[in-house]
Amino acid sequence: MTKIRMYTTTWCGYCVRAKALLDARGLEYEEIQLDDDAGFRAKLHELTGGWTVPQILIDDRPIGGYTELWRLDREGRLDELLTPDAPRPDSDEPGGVKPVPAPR
Ligand SMILES: N[C@@H](CCC(=O)N[C@@H](CS)C(=O)NCC(=O)O)C(=O)O
Repeated sequence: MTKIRMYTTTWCGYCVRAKALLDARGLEYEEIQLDDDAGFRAKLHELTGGWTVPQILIDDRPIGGYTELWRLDREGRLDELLTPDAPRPDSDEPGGVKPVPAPR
């Protein structure tokens, strides 16, 4: 089963929105709260390449934050990523899911 993991903090509005979107789609996810981890930004960057929360990974592939999740959902590409045989984001296969641009 495809695994969604989300790094969050409790004070983060984008995290609330990301969780609401996944909940609305009936998607389960593992939430890792980083509030009590003083070095969480460095850890987050090491794991995902991003500095902000939330950072969301699908089967260990970083997809970005809420904005990227929302865009994938709106474009119907979230389902592709959640399909076990989906092409990797860097795939050149027809229908391959292209990497999501970094947030501004
Ligand atoms: N575009 C990002 C924005 C995320 C964002 O700005 N998160 C805030 C917390 S709600 C944050 O980490 N701010 C700290 C910072 O920007 O350094 C997304 O959609 O997830």
